[in-house]
Amino acid sequence: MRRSYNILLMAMLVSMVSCIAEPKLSGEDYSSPESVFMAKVIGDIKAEHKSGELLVELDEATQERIEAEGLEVVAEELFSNVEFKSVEPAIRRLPKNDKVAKKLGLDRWYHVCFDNSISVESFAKSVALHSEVSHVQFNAMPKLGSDFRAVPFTPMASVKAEGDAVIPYDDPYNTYQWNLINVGDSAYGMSVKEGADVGVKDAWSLTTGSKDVVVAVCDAPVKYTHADLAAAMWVNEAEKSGAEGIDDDGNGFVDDIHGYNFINELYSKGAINWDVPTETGHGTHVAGIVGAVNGNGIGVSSVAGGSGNGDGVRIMSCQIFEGETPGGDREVAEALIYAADNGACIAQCSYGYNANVYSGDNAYISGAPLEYRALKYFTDPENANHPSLGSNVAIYSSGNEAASNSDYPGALPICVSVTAFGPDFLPAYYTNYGRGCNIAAPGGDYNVGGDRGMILSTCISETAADYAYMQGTSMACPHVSGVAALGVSYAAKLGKKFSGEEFTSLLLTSVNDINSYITTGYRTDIDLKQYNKRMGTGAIDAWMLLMQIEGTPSVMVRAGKPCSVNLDEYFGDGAKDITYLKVEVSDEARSTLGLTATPKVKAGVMEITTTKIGSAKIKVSAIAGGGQLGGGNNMGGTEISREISIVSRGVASSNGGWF
Ligand SMILES: [Ca+2]
Ligand SMILES: [Ca+2]
Ligand SMILES: [Ca+2]
Ligand SMILES: [Ca+2]
Repeated sequence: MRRSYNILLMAMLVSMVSCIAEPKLSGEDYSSPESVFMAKVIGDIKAEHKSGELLVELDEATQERIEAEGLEVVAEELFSNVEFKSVEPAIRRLPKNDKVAKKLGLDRWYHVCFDNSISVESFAKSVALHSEVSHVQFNAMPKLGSDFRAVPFTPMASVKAEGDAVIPYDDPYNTYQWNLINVGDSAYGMSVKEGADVGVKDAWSLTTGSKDVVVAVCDAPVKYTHADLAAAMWVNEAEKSGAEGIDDDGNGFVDDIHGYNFINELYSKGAINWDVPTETGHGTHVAGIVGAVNGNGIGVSSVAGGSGNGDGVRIMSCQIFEGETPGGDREVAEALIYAADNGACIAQCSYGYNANVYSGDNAYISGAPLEYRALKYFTDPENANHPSLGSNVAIYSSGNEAASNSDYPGALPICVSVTAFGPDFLPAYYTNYGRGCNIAAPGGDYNVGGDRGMILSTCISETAADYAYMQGTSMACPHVSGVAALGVSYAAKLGKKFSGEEFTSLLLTSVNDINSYITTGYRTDIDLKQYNKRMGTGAIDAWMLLMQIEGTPSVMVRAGKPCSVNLDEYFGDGAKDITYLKVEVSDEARSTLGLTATPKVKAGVMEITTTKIGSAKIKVSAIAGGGQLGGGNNMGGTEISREISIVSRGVASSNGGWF
């Protein structure tokens, strides 16, 4: 039998650094083969996994031997009792990734292939017998986070054009995109709520994305030739102008012009492939929500698709599903590492392990050890890819099992997990919620308004025009990734930098109240009270994130109701010596908020009444240090001013602001 080895490893010379501590296995007992197996096989045997292959972790001493003597020698000796076909490092060893990979122990994991006729369990038992083997892991397979296949889209002549009026681009299907700007058109269902969207309407006046923000779509393939995506794709220029079959940029991947296909590399040769009968277009749909080109007169607009001048975010396709075939732990890990090594600062991940597969963080870390380490790799500050972000951010769908906890990996503290709401601002009937879930976004809901209650985006040949409806936390997740991309773009515009933790905190606190809708809403298909205060921090709002990045405080007010804002909260509590001079409101802000009068200030309290749902900044001026300005013979104060963001919504929020 011919066995293959990755010779790249032998060419590497690397110094050993200390490895992270492994999760300790309780009750290790090597008294019988069965107990050795149980102690070392750390994957859940019930989890779906690949056949004919295993992931094996070797101890540090054996790894040192491999570095010195070569993989072939050590592997032949180590696995002499099993009929294996090939052994290679589970993660390809590259100069770029070596330091962090070693820190995380990724270098000691190997991918062992054997004949499909041998059961994975029996092979694992034989391998586990060796003392050099620390752990044996099945190559576990995740699922995509979408509820249904794509639903064909047919443009209708009769729909209202309200959406057109507010989405400032000429893309013809804007009318169907309540998820971007929801004007409360009842065509989306009688219970539709104005403002139940991602909050880009006013945010787009500040940023619409940036070419240097790369979002890795770890998913099914992105159809990079799609008319509405081609100009939004990340391009590896060296490969684009290079030679076919050659790794022109030397990044370890051949012909990776727009990303890479990590599935079945031997067969696919890494070519992103959507030409599979069972392909649904999931990855293409997700990509279109983040960054389909705005203002190109084609199809849809997207959260971070630019201003119509080719300046939207860039999409990198990291293919980890091919039709119905998912990649395993290993392929997913390689995709995340590739994304980190090749410039992505956001990993957009609408996949996961169903809510019942892993009971807690340690169970997940044991069951998907490579993916976990790859997520640590992606989010390691050493691998940060954008100057405004101290570490990359990974965003996941929470899952569609209507379970009261998030799927993994989203449930991990290092990942953002996204729940889904429909055009009525209520939880989508399928969404997971509760433990491990972090934030809510539009994911669509067929039960509210049928097809149109779902999310319209780019797809693969579902219709003449390559657009389709889908719903799922898979669709909610890219809304948060798109908003995060807007946030990074805006931070860069302002010359600001945030650590990954700071940025995630800003992201997760840039939310509208969703619970007021849950407690007052009506649904027959779901038990609404189960979701109260369990959809994450609230509904993502792009404007509020940009305000937080600016450092401008937001005040939540309810449209149509007079609100009192205590200005001392924003100017300090030395009220006696602060004299408020005026409130300035631009014509644009006046129109956005529907202000009928300029807000008045009395005794430190600003009275404001908005009549529209929208967000805008106003400017308040005051004298700090007395009732008049200093100068001449006067002793007086200094004129100061502050901008305050007024966020006018359909319900009053219980968080932020003061009423
Ligand atoms: Ca390459
Ligand atoms: Ca090439
Ligand atoms: Ca478009
Ligand atoms: Ca989480």
